[in-house]
Amino acid sequence: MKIVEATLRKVDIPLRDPFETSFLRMYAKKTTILELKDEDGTFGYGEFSAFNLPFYNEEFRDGGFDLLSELILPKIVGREIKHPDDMYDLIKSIRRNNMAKSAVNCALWDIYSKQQNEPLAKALGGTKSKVEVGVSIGVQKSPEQLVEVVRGYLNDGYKRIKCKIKPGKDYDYLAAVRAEFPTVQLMGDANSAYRPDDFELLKRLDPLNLIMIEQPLEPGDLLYHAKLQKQIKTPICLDESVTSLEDTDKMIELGSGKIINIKVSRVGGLSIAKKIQQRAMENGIKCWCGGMIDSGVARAENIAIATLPGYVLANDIAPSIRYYDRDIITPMVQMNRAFVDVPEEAGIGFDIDWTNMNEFTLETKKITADTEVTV
Ligand code: OSB
Ligand code: MG
Repeated sequence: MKIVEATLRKVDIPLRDPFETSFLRMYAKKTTILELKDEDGTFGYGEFSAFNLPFYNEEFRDGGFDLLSELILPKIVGREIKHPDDMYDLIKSIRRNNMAKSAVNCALWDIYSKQQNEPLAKALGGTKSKVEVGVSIGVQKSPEQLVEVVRGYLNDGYKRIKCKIKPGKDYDYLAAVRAEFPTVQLMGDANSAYRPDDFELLKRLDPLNLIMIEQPLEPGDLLYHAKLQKQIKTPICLDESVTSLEDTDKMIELGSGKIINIKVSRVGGLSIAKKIQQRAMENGIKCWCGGMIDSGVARAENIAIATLPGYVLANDIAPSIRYYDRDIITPMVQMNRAFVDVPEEAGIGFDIDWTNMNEFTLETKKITADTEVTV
């Protein structure tokens, strides 16, 4: 592949309902879409999934947009890249910023698989024709309200229910759902809202038979996650804490959890997600694919990676309509019982809906081989 042009678009996609995590309430997915064009005219798409503010991790939209346009993309455009895995060498001087790197890696995989005339899932080594999905539910006003929201999603066909929790909105909320739905696959996601002082509180969740608790402690705290896992029976799933293959190895060695929510963006792209699920599988760690309230572009890439054999649990890849009335891909992602079908077309397998994309775009920037690296 030789990329001749890159286009970045800041895109605000309105959410049907606000989504509340332990750190913020969101009304729109304020995202960034990257388009790469190869010298043969093939287009590939990737998404820079960071939010507009650095709450989930250190990345945020304006920072990543500048980093991509001023530093990363000028090092990619105009270079011969044989395989998407090879791009990391070209930008190895840039620390972390995995979500920015992931946008480039995903767009390269899209082009690469289109050139091989294969669905992205197949190019990645995937083996499934459909992937299981669950729903992630934001913090609600009361336990009773959460129970009604859960009932609605169960009626829609979801089988795995994830509820956002935070101190003060945890045990009562999950216990109310468990009392109403005794056998549903239920889990809580804390987005790092607890501290080692809160162990007693987290131990109280054990009798609720949660399938896992996601990221209870701070991202860097693999040590206390290991201590906590020894004291609770609920499996710990790491999200924010695992940003690389090296983190995966440390988690395994320390015993910091039993499950990984692999977000393609958080780990720096499909190439790295693929390695992490392999390493996890070899070590008895179960994986599933997480989401960032992604637009259809990242959602399509999530569907593809979740076809790999290490992804053995329901994924946060709900259909487009769970989030948006209008997505920027066509067709929108659809649910088929508790699954999403894997497209059979080459590449990500969806087309851009240019009407919606153009309407939702706030700003566009093009990078060509003549664009100078200014820093
Ligand atoms: O931790 O998984 C998370 C949404 C925003 C920020 C962090 C997270 C989430 C989700 C939503 O849980 C997952 C989805 O895209 O459905
Ligand atoms: Mg999470």
